[in-house]
Amino acid sequence: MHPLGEKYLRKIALPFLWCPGCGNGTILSAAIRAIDSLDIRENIALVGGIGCSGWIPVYLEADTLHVLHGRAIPFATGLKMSDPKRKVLVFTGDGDCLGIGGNHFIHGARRNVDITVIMVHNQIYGMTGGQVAPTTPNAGKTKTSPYGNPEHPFNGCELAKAAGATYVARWTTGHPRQLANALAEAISHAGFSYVEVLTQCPTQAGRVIHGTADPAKLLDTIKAATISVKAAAGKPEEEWQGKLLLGTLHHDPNKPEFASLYRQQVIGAAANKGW
Ligand SMILES: Cc1ncc(C[n+]2csc(CCOP(=O)(O)OP(=O)(O)O)c2C)c(N)n1
Ligand code: SF4
Ligand SMILES: [Mg+2]
Repeated sequence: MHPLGEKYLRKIALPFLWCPGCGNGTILSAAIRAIDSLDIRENIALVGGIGCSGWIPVYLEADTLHVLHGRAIPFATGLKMSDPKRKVLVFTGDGDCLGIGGNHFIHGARRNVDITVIMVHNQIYGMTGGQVAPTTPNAGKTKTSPYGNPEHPFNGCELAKAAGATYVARWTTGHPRQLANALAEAISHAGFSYVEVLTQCPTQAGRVIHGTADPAKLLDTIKAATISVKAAAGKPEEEWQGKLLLGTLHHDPNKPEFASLYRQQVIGAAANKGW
């Protein structure tokens, strides 16, 4: 086993429940690299939602919560409020975060609570058998949109930024080093950070939307639908319209953070009362 796997994997939970070729292992590995580079293992708490992606923290030997579908952000918020020195990381799927948990997502971002949300964008509800998700492309065929998805997908990064998130980045599982660096940056940022990861789900999204379960082909498809912010900056917008931007898309270090602001209020109120 790789030394980082030896150091960080929760051996008792192995083997992974994921299908062969699933991107969740790459995301776990990037998270481990980020945590190791910051040397914060003793100071983290991991929160997983429900879905294949919600299992990522189960495999990492650290303080972990595996919580109700769509409720990872409120659990993480409560944790941060009660233990503000912790670095709190949320692993959530596109259904978990933007579907059932959409309301919690926008309010977490609005409050600018200091948590890092890692949103696993696999275009589908993987764990439950391939239902349409809020990120399924328009016209994409799924088990619940057999004639093509009549809806339009959310752009999670635009939504996060508009709702008030202060660090927003997007990468793919085809960019493991950039992803690990973005996760380290997001964890170091004091505020609501959102890292979206475009990833392959060979078993559901692959077979039903893209007609292939080959992870390499799926990664090529994902990459072809993206462009880096740097590359886009040098081109007229018509040339890259419709593609998803990769890189750091937003960073505002100045907006006050919720947990520390709230704590200051409590201390101020207590002092006023002479407590
Ligand atoms: C309240 C509630 N509703 C529905 C479910 C069933 N359910 C479990 S996982 C899931 C979808 C997960 O999709 P996503 O969040 O995209 O995660 P993925 O499996 O794709 O990583 C659903 C609907 C549930 N567990 N709890
Ligand atoms: S169903 Fe998709 S997301 Fe879930 S483990 Fe299998 S490949 Fe991964
Ligand atoms: Mg999903």
